[in-house]
Amino acid sequence: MKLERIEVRRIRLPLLHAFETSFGITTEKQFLLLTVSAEGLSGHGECVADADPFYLPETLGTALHILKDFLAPLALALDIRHPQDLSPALVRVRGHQMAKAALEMAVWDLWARRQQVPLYRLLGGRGGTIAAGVSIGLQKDEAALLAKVEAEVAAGYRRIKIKIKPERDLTLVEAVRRRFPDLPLMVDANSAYSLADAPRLQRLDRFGLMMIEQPLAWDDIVDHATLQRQMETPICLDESIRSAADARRALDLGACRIVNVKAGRVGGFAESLAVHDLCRTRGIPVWCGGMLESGIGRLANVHLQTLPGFTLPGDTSASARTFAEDLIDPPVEVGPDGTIVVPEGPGLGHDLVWPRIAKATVFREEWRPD
Ligand code: OSB
Ligand code: MG
Repeated sequence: MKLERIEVRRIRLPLLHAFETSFGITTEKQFLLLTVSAEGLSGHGECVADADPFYLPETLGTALHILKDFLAPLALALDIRHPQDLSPALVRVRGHQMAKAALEMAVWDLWARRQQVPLYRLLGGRGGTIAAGVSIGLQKDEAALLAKVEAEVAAGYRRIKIKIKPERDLTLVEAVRRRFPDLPLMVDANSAYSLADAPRLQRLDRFGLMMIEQPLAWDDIVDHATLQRQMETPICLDESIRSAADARRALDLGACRIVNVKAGRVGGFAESLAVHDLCRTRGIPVWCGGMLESGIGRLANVHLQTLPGFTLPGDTSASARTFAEDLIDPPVEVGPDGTIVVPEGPGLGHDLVWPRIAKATVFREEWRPD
C-alpha cells in the first residue's frame, strides 16, 4: 500500500477546567491531527506535542516542521506492507518521537480499517473492557483537591493520581490518605524535584502510594536509580522513557519498578509494543499514560492498553471530564464500575465528527507524493 495523501490540521479545543501540573497551567488543548489516506480509506493520528516545550522538548511547531519537511516525504515514498514498516523507515530522523508517532499511529488505524478489524486486534490485544484511572491536576487548595478526589472515586475510577510539586506534596497526600485510607493512589511530579530532595521524597513512603511518577529530571535515568535505592515507594518513569532502549537502560539500572507507556512519547505503537514486551519479560508492570488527548488520541490509548502487560489502570478518563464536546461520537465513556468498553468497529472504532473538527481547525494543509 502506498499513501496517497497526508493531511495535517492544527486544532484548538477549550478545556472544561484548567489543568495545572508542576510545569504549568493549560486551559486549551492544541494539537496536530494527521489523516493518512489510501485506496479510498483514511486513518487518523493525534500528535501529543503541546504548543510549548514544558513537558518534553517537542512542540506542535517542531512536529509540523519535521512532519512536513522530513517524515511525510519518507512515508509517501514507502511501499507499506505492514504498519510495523513505518518506524524503521523513519529512523534516519533522530528524535521527534511525537511527530513520528502521529504519522505511524494514523497508518495503524488506516491498516486496521482496511483489514476491517478493530485496532486492538492488529496490536495483539483483546476486546472487552479496560480499567480506567484518572489524573487530577494541582488544585487551588486542599479542600478543592479532596472534593475532586471524592467526585472521581464516586464516578468509579479504579485509581487516582494527583499531581504534586515541591511545597505542594506531603500535606496534600496526607489529607487524601486520611480521607481515603484504602484508595489506590499515586502521585506525579513531572520532574519537579532533584536528588537533593530525597529526604523529603522519602517521607512519602509512609502513605502506601502505588508509585511516584517521574520525580526527577525529564532526561534522567541515573539519579532515579539512586533515588529508587533510597525509597520504598516504586518509581514509575514517564518523561525519561522515550524508546524501548531507554526502558531497557532504566530497568538495567534499577531506575524504576513501573513504566508509563505513552505511544506519542516513544514514537508510536511499534515502539510501545517493544516497551511492553520488554517490561513483560522482566516482570515490570506497565500502564498507559495520557496527554489530555481528544477522543481520537484517547481511543488509541484504549486499544493499546488491552495488551496483557497493562496490568495497572491508566490515565484514560472520560472525554466529558475534559471537553464540552469531543471530536468523536460516541465520546469515551467510563461506566460506574470504572471501566471503558473497547470499541469493536474497524480501526479506532468510533466515528469522527467532521463538522466539529472543521470548527476547531485553525490551520490545514495536505501533502501528496511528488
Ligand atoms: O505527566 O502524565 C503526565 C497531562 C499532560 C502532560 C503530561 C501528563 C498529563 C496527565 C494527564 O497527567 C493525563 C490525562 O488525563 O490525559
Ligand atoms: Mg506523567
